[in-house]
Amino acid sequence: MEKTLTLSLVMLFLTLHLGLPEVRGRTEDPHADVNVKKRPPHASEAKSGRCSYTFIVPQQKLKGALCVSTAQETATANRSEVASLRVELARQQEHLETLRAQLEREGSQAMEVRALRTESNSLNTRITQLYAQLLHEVIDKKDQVLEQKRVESLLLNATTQALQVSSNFRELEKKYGALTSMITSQNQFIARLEKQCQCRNTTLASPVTPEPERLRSQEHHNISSEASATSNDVQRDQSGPPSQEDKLIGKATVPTITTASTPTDHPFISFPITKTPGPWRDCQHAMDSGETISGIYLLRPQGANRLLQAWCDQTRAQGGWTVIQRRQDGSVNFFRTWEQYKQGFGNLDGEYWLGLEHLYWLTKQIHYKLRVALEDWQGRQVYAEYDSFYIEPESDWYRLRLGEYQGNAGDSLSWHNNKAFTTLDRDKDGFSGNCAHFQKGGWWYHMCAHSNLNGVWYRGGHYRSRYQDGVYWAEFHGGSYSLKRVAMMIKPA
Ligand SMILES: [Ca+2]
Repeated sequence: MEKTLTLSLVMLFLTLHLGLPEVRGRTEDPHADVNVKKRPPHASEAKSGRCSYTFIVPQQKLKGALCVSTAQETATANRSEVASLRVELARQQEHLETLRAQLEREGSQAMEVRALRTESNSLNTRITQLYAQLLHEVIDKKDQVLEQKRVESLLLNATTQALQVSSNFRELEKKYGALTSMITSQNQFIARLEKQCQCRNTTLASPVTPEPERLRSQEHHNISSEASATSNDVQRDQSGPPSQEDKLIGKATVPTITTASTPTDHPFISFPITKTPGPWRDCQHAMDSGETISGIYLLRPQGANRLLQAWCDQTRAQGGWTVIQRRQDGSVNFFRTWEQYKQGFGNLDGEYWLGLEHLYWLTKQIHYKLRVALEDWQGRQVYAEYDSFYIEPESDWYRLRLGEYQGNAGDSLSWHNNKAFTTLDRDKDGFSGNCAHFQKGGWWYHMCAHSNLNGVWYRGGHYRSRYQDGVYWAEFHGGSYSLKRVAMMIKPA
């Protein structure tokens, strides 16, 4: 548009300067609607032969009509006007350019604003989401705090209980310590009395010789009776009155002592005292040598530099059985220390334990089998036999090695196979505590026992006790039935 306008002005200028007689009022641009009107000439103009034109141009942005005077002054004025117009045009163009640049700037700014607005919207959405999330988390946290408080309270309760249990445990431990020390002092007292008894017997009897004549019976001194009674009180079943049988008890010695005991007439095993040569390797050896009467025999296991005495059962199951343990009346306390289980204790003609060390040397000689004879309170007798039996040395805690079972009592010992021996003062069992404390006797405890022939001898069979501590064989009447008579014996297989 501006170009067209410029062109028109230039043409006008040229026309004026070149003195063209006429300018046709049409331009190339149809939009440039320029009307040129011919004015009738003046009389003076007609005289001088000159003509004048008035151009009327459409109103442009530039205000005012463009008048062209044919006069020289007018032409000069027009030129200056054109010049000013040009300046104005340039200014307008410049302004236009500025505006355009501004527009462009503003356009980009508008774009930026739009982008920012979009971003702001998305940020708002995100903030809303985050706020919702925060709210949720706050609620969760409140729940967690409540849960934590609950757990803390539980923990506090548990801690209080644990403290209480711990305090109870300490008290029990103290009581246990006191009881243990009492038992130890009692055992020491018993040992002292036994020693006094030995001295007394030695002075009363003729000098001891290693000959079999030592096996003759001797009357026991009051001290011996007293010692026995003391030891028996610890474990004797108090559930019933003492029988006549019990009153006869209390006149025996530990098996390794060279003095023999007065036999008592007993229905389970007859007690004749033998006067035999010896010592024998074991009861089978004595049997083979013609000693067919059951009684106390002097033995010396091969390879062992020690003499010992044992009860030989020469009648049961073809005879030749060396009795290593016997219970029959509760006259002997079996709740003993390691050393006592090692050396043996009790009365050879009554209840006794041969001693682990003797057992080790005996079973080391040749291949032995074990027979366990059991009798209940109704007089029913059963047995369990193991075709192989020996124990390891003390360095391996007299570990039990047992063969195959056969018999009619049921197998309640195989579970204890390969287990170390445990006593009150030496815990070698697989249980976290000491089985001997609960079962009140030494045994090859597992965790703890299917059989415990060294437990407490309870009268009458079924017994009431806090622990399963009777003389029991689980396969025969269960663990809460204390058997009347039991005996363990060995013989070469
Ligand atoms: Ca243990």
